[in-house]
Amino acid sequence: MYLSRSAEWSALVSHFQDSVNQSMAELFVSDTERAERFSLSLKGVHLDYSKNRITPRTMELLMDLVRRSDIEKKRQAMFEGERINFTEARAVLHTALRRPQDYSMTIDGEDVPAEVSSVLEQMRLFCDQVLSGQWRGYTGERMTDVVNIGIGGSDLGPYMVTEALKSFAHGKLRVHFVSNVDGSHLAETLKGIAPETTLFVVASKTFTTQETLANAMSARAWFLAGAGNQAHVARHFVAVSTNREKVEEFGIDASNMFRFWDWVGGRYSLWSAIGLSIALYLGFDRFSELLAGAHAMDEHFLNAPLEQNMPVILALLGIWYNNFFGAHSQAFIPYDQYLHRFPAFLQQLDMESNGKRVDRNGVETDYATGPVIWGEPGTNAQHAFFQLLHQGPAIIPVDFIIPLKTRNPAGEQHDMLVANCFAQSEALMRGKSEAEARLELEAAGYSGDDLQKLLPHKVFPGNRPTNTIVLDELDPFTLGSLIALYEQKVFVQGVVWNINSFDQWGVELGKQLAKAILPEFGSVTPADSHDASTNALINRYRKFRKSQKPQKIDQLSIF
Ligand code: G6Q
Repeated sequence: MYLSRSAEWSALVSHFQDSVNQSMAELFVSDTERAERFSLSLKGVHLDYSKNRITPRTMELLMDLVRRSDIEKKRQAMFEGERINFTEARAVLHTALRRPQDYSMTIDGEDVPAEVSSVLEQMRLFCDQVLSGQWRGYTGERMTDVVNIGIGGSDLGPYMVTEALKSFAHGKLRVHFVSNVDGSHLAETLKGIAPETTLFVVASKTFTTQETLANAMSARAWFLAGAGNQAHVARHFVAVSTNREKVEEFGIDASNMFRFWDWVGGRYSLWSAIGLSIALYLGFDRFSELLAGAHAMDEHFLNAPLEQNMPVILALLGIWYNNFFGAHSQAFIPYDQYLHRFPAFLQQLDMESNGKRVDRNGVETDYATGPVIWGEPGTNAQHAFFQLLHQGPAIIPVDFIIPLKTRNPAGEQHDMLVANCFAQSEALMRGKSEAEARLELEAAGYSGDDLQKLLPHKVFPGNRPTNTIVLDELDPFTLGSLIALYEQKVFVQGVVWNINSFDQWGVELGKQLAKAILPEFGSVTPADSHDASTNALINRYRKFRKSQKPQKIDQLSIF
């Protein structure tokens, strides 16, 4: 039965119609157990989902919906290595990367736990060598800087994690991330570092990605301009990839390659050797704690009853707003400056996984498959776009994330941060009624027409849903759990929506299109094979290029 015509879906449509005007503030008054009823804790991660437009009945109906999708069987299939990414005939086993290697599983004749543990060991040894100073650059100096060159899944995860856990770094290495094919990204990064003390980690699952190879080639040219000798490349360039042939073709020795496997999706790969820059920056033990935190969440996801299962609950709440309230976007607001890249990471995780309009049977869906994800850290966000959350016409559900403990006590500042976070979720829920706004205006001396004119602008509708995720502390373990929580949430939503969350044909299209236009810039004949707009844009750039004097390589800004 097609999802939106199922009895479970219809029951939710009716329930939505019956309860759409229900006020959360009143539900809190009528049910004194509400906060406790709709809260859940797991090893340093506490989820309060009581400020949602739900009752116990809503949750029952949402649970019926997830059960109809056979979630338990599909969850098992993922963890057991079935090829659930059927458009690419691949297993989806990022969970194996963080699972203690005391089980057996083979994929394509490969022993999964043995493979994982051998690469982890290779990473551990390499980190030890670099950090102990055993691994040195071509002048005999220790490494001081690591530059990760990668994009998308080979960048967003490691970059987000190294930023989030900056205060845990051992301080022996700086880490930098270069992703954009815009040469300015590399040029600005190279300005502050020296070839003799820099280690480049070229991170690319396929090792065919245009941006990454272009940046890696420019980085190698910059390096050779300093080092002078091709033989020195081996001490300064390592690769993380599934594609040994391409790595060797690029000129990186296979002994300097950290492998992973096609059953690790790009946006799920920070747990693999793609996390090498994390391990180098924090030390391998911290990286292991990150994996352990994610594994703890995986175990919870696998074993907790659906009614007390954090990823399942978050997934269903998302579906409730996206499909029944018609909420087209969702904001993620970490009240922690270290998590400033977390919303960007979630954007890829969620939108690349579930941004699909065709279900597993190839049929176009008549329901939404996920909102637009966005966000910025609080309190900055409050001074920027919170206006829209409080008084805009649309409902935009928010996930707040806040650690109880700060890494940087400074007077009352952490108390202020926490107070702001809690106050925002309270205000979004309560709003300000017309009567309250009137009283405030009267107290400020307004009356008559003046008061009447201002009144509608001072009213806040409230009843706006939020989740609050309270971390004991933002440390490697809880960060691992938090990331896995959202990964599994996205998985559950994909299962309910009956889509393949693990392919990304839209990304592949972008890769092909850019490759098609590039050669036309140097062509002698004007472009005419595209639409008129694209032809004109190409020809405008061709003309500009012709007007420029060709630059010699040593005149480029990165040298
Ligand atoms: C992630 C996507 C995409 C990918 C990048 C980089 O799930 O597939 O973001 O990670 O396009 O790809 P490579 O790692 O192959 O360079």
